Parts: sequence; structure tokens; C-alpha cells
Amino acid sequence: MSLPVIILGGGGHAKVLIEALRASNVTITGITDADPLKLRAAVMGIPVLGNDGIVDRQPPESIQLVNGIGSVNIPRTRTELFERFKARGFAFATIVHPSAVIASDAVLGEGAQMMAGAVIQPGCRIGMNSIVNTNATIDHDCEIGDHAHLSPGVTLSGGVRIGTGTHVGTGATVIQGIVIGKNCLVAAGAVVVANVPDGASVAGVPAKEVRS
Ligand code: JB2
Repeated sequence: MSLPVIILGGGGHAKVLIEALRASNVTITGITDADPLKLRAAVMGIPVLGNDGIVDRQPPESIQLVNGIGSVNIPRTRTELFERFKARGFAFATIVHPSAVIASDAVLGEGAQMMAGAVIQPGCRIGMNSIVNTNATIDHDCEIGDHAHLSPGVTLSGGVRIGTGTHVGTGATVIQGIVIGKNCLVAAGAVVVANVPDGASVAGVPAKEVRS
């Protein structure tokens, strides 16, 4: 990454990204955050420069962005920030922690984030602005939609499809060939053995639909 890197958001997910970027010897210029109380503070030694107006004032070709908002508490914010700055011509860095194992033919979309210990097997396509979090494993021929989040320790067997904007909670398991729709919520620890329709929330072993 030759351009200066700015991280959007200075919370928990940003810390994990800072670690991954440093492990790849990337220099981080600063962080933007919506919380005025964080202004002039620092996160792991990286200065908080101000709110997103800082980015708005830069020529898009002069910096690279990293989406530091996770998708747990404020999932729409992560997607909205990505879409807003993409529309203005900014580029989002695709992050691969050096300890991640990524198959040679895997396709990673712009701004996708492969955190420490992630494993992506052959034939996988990972959507834009998605997160494959710490130690998540994705077996062969899976398709992960844009803005999806696979939380730490998620296991997907081969040929699984995860829709746009879907959140798969910590340690959930999805057996082979399952299709999970758009904007779904899979609870932590669930074991998904049947397809999940768009917008549904599922939990349990085996996973069943629950009211969200
Ligand atoms: O519009 C925004 C905005 N809205 C909230 N622009 C910018 N630049 N920053 C924004 N923020 C800031 O994002 C908040 O003020 C806060 O500092 C930060 C979010 O931090 P938080 O720790 O609450 O959440 P997170 O998204 O970093 O982490 C969540 O998701 C991760 C995947 C947590 O649940 C983590 O535990 C989880 N690993």
C-alpha cells in the first residue's frame, strides 16, 4: 500500500485492523471517528484526526481507506460508509493478515478483510467490504456476499453461500452446500443444516428460525 492509509472508526475492530496492517509493515496515517470525545486521542498510537469530514476534504486518489467499523453494533454504518466513499471515488484497501491462508485462486473483493488465522480454500469468492474474522475457516467453493461478516471461529464447509449483509456469529458452523440469504443473522454457536431465507434470524443446534 503506497498511499497514506486512513482507518474509519477507532473502536474494537480498528484495533484488530491496526495489528494486521502493522504485521504487513503498512504505515497508518490516522483514524477518523464520529465521537468528538475521541478527537485528539490515539488508538494503539495512531492519532484520531477528526470525523469523516477529514476524508471528504482529501482528493480521492491521494489516500486509501480501511473500514474500521465492525458489523456487530452498527452494521448499516459499515455498509453506508463504504458505499458513500466509493461513490466519491475513494478506494478501500483489501486486508490480509500475514497469518491468513488464502488459496491461490480465491477472489477477494475490494475492502474485504481477512483477519489473523483466517483460512480461505480454493474456489471461494469473498465479497466487497466483508469481514472474515479471526480464525474463521471457509472451505472450497464458498461464496460470501458483499458486506457480510463471518465472526471469529466461524466454520463454513464446502459450497456454502452467504448473502449480502449477513452476519454469522462467533463459532457458528454451516454444513456443506447450505444457502443463507441476504441480511440474515446466524447466532453465535449455531449449527446450520438447512437453507436460511433472506432476512431470517436463526439460532441453536440444529439452527432454527427465531424472531429477531
Ligand atoms: O460514521 C462513523 C461512525 N459511527 C460510529 N464514522 C466514523 N469514522 N466512526 C464512526 N463510529 C465509531 O466507530 C464510534 O464512535 C466508535 O469509536 C467506533 C466503533 O467502535 P466499537 O468498538 O463500538 O465497535 P466496532 O465496530 O469497532 O467493533 C464491533 O465489531 C467487531 C467486529 C465490536 O462488537 C467488536 O467486538 C467486534 N469484534
